Amino acid sequence: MITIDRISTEIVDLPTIRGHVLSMATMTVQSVVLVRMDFSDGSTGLGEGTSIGGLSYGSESPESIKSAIDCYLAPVLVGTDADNISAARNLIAKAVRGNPIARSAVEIALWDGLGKRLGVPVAQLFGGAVRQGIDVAWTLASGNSDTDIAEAEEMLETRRHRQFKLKIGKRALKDDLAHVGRIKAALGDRARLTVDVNQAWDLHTARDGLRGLEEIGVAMAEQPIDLRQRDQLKSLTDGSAIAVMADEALTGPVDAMRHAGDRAADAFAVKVAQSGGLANAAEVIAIAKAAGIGLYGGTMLESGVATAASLQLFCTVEHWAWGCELFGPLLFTDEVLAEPLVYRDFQVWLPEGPGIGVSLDEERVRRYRRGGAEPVAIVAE
Ligand code: MUC
Ligand code: MG
Repeated sequence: MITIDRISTEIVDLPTIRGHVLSMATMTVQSVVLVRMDFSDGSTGLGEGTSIGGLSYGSESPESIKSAIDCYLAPVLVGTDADNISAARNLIAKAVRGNPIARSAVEIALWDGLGKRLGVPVAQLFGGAVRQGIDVAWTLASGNSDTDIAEAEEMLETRRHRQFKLKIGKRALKDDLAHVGRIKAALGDRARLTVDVNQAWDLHTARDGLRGLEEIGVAMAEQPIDLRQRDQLKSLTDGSAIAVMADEALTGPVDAMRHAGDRAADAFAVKVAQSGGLANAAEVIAIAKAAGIGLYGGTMLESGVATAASLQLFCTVEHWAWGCELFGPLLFTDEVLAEPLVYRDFQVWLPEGPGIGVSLDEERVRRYRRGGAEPVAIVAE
């Protein structure tokens, strides 16, 4: 039996290329938790768990992700069968409730290790890739309309993105609508525009907001209201001409089932991390497909590691009604992968090779590692 010998974690703080303004936080740095697994046959696995804006986006922070892994996940997994991910998922589920991002980070490393040992991409372990690339959106979130327009023009010119998500909800509704209207007027039909409110509106504002966005020609609005208000989200979905997407409300298959059951949203942002791992995300996708809910490949603004892992799963699915937003690595001033992911012809491309298909540039990881310290390791006795 091949066992898990060692699990180590580290936080890597990557500066962003500009301030990324969300309704709840402005990011100038993204803190990525990297997980490395060493197995008894000498093989290795790589994982990542990343949240947004400290504890302002969700209930996990970089520090909590790291400590959940170091203190509760690594001790139960070290010494167990590396090839039995079903058994590992059971151990993970018993050891840690909630904390989907921490659970996902560890699970990604297990899939990466298994794929590498078998010499196949993780996509193969989920049935096989049916596509090599997915249309990839970019988020315009500089906080300034002119900067956003210039950014969008450059993306169109270089054929990198033709779908843009605008982060709104921080300002008064009329100011947000003016901002969105200016960008739509500049880009016309050359790009598809969506917005992400990140829960900032109450129901009343959301009704007005969706009507205003429809008049402007926005295609879809993501998580307009509080993640807990499923019935209100449903009333918006029923009453809106533009598509409504659930994001923060989805933390795995149970949430997906509930939102699908009463058709609370037209579309799901499927996030591997928020779902609690690749296998859970596959279940979220299955639920959306069964319920006729449109798919969008979401991100937690992750580095190339979790982005590659997401791509491995997403490329096993034929139809992504809303494309994906796996642009995380492009938001940072530096790359942590030895071989960056390819963004070309408005798509992000599935990397080749076994496992998740990527490896780290160790020198760069060391440069951005928090505290400059060596990774914390839990080792088999
Ligand atoms: C979110 O809520 O979707 C994804 C892209 C982006 O700009 O922010 C994230 C989080
Ligand atoms: Mg969102």
